[in-house]
Amino acid sequence: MKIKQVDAYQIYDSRGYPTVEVEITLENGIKGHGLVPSGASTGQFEALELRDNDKSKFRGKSVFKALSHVKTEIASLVIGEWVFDQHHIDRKMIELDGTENKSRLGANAILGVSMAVANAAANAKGIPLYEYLCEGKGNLIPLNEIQILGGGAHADWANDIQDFLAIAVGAKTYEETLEITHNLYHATGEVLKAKGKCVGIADEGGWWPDYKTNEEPFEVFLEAVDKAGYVAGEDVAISLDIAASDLYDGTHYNLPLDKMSYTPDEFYHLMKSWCEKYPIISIEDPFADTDIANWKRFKSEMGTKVQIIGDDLFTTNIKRIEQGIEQDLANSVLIKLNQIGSVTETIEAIRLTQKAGWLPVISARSGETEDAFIAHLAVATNAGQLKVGSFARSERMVKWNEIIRIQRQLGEHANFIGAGIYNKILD
Ligand code: 2PG
Ligand code: MG
Repeated sequence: MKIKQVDAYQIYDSRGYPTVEVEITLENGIKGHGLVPSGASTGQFEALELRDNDKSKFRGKSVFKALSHVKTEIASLVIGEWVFDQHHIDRKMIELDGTENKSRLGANAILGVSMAVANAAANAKGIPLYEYLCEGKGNLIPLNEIQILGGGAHADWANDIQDFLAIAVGAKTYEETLEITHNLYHATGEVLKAKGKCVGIADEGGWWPDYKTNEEPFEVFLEAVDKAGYVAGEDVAISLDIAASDLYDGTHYNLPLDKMSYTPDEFYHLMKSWCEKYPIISIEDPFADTDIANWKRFKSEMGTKVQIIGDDLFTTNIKRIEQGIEQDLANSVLIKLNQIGSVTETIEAIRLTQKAGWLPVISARSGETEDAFIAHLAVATNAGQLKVGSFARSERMVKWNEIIRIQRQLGEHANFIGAGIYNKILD
């Protein structure tokens, strides 16, 4: 069960941008693959995605340098290693890179290998990935957070708020969450079309609307919930990703759609008023990753009423999560494999979050592949929540569908507690 070969080649993500795929082959011929996703609204503290930045190749987006690092330095490091030594292999790659943010070899190079090693190991044991990761202790079917309306960097700033998501808080089963989301997603499309406000679909499959104000999406969402035959707040609640680092210029939060510029204090009150006015169960990055005072204040005033998720604030980085726990900045952490760049560190970040009594939300990126690794990761770690973008496009559906398969495989051991997960943090 030793690693015999490491290969890497360029594939293309859901935006058609080049990305890394790694293929690991074991001595017995068994293989494992690692397909690396890519963000658009990336946080400044993320591990570095190495791109060639050569305008003559794929408009600067090719990843040939990262591929070459996999095939040379990383391959000679990991060939001969025992495939089940994930921790050891990841640590060796981190050491070989030698930088804080994996900028020498590229987080996309290291993560591709790390994911391929995990997949090869599961294949070698002949068990599904969720069962291999975390020694088969995972059985919690995640509650899904599904994007209905896109915005921000994912829809060319059609509106200033990046993600308008639905959480089927009333669902008793995973299937029911999908049914509610299906009905709501299509009802929203009909509401938008009837108003002449639908432009198309955004990067993650949510509707790409044409709005005049940032409160319009709330009205559309609530109208669609009604049209779909549900009660807002009971059957389905709103979840927002403000991605506020993209709105903050160092002194003000700018919402061009509303022709408004807010001081941090004013923006604090806007975020709070939205949470009080609308049935919002979860809010991600309500403030910029540098606006620590607002995070602290929001947690102390709103921390038992809404899930407060740090994405750009923490970037799945253990040190940043530790600091956030110490300073009590949030009650939830968005977990993205490629923000930190290895499977081992990602699982450590999840464990640290859970140990603090906070909730991890396993998340895809806006640039995704046809891979379902994160569905397995969510179940393996009993994270309880999964955010994958919308209920359309196969790079999204592959993750939602994989949970259906995992649940079937788990059979009577599968556990779905739905919105019960929030009992850990909310009143
Ligand atoms: C986010 C993600 C997914 P991106 O901000 O949470 O919505 O977007 O991958 O572009 O960072
Ligand atoms: Mg985010």
